[in-house]
Amino acid sequence: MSTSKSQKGDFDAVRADIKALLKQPEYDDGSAGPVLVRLAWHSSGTYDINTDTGGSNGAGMRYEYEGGDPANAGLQHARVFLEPVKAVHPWITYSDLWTLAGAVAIEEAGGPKIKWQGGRTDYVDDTKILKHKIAGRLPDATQGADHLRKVFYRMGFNDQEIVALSGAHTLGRCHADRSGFEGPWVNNPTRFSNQYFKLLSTLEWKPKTLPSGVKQFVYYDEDTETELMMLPTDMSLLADPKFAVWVRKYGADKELFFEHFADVFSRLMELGIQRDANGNITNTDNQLGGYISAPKKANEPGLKKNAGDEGLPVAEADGLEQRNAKYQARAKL
Ligand code: FMI
Repeated sequence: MSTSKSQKGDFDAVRADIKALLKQPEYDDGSAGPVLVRLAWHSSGTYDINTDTGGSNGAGMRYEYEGGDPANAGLQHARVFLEPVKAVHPWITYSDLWTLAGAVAIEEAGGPKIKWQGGRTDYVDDTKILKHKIAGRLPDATQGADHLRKVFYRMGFNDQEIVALSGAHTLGRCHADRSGFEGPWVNNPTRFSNQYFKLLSTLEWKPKTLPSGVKQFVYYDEDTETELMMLPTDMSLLADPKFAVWVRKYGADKELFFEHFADVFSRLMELGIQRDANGNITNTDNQLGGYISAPKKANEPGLKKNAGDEGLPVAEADGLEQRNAKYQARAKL
């Protein structure tokens, strides 16, 4: 991690410091990358094309309403990993930092180059996420193909793109204390590849009920003595004939998967973002507030208890109140 502060807009300096934090020997499989990719996706996947609400502008997960959505359980680890980067480059918005970190993590794991543009702004209060009911918009892994279509079509994606995006499950793992599911999809979960599709389409996956009652699919790999897993939604990609075509194509052709994945992931990061011909973001949040980088949030993952307030949880975005008041006053002018 560099010690010098960068100039506003020097995204290469931020990239370098994100790269430097990816190796985390004590965490999961030794990398912060997978959970950073998930943070980037969950911050963008709230988009609704019909109402043009949600998406990667705002970094709404700093507020309890969105951050506390059960779908986002565990993502505080990703946000905390990025705090030292925010400290060294305080000018960057969280919404840019989170999406850039996802792109860098994919590239550094051996994945394709992801096109990424900056300029997102951070909400200065939670008005928009409350008004547009942003929580509850992410997909549910216990469901099937119909549900995936409903949620991803709402973001504006098609069947091929749903399958390509799901290929990100070649990275990382499930955690019983976050989603309820447990284990990695592949043997080498810190390396980006098309292994997820290969394994999904060639191995014999058996249903397994975890002690908690959660149902997933597993395959015991004798060579590495590792139990691999698939979510019910992953299995639905294979069971649905239209999805299955792409599962097999991507399993057989890594280049094709990389090309399609890079394209769809960079569009995922742009959901809810409008740009002019020069690439400058024109969302009204930005016009009113400029490139607002939110103040630093708590260092501790999750909520902390505050002794003075009857044990009420303190949101990660605590401390924004004064700034919110100023913004509200300016917005009314
Ligand atoms: Fe996935 N995911 N994902 N995922 N995801 C993870 C982990 C995980 C679902 C469910 C799900 C996408 C889509 C979808 C990604 C990347 C992406 C977990 C385990 C679950 C249950 C969470 C945990 O920690 O227990 C679906 C089925 C429902 C939301 C779904 O549609 C997409 C589009 C992407 C990015 C392109 C990654 C990298 C991980 C690993 C996270 C980690 O902490 O290791």
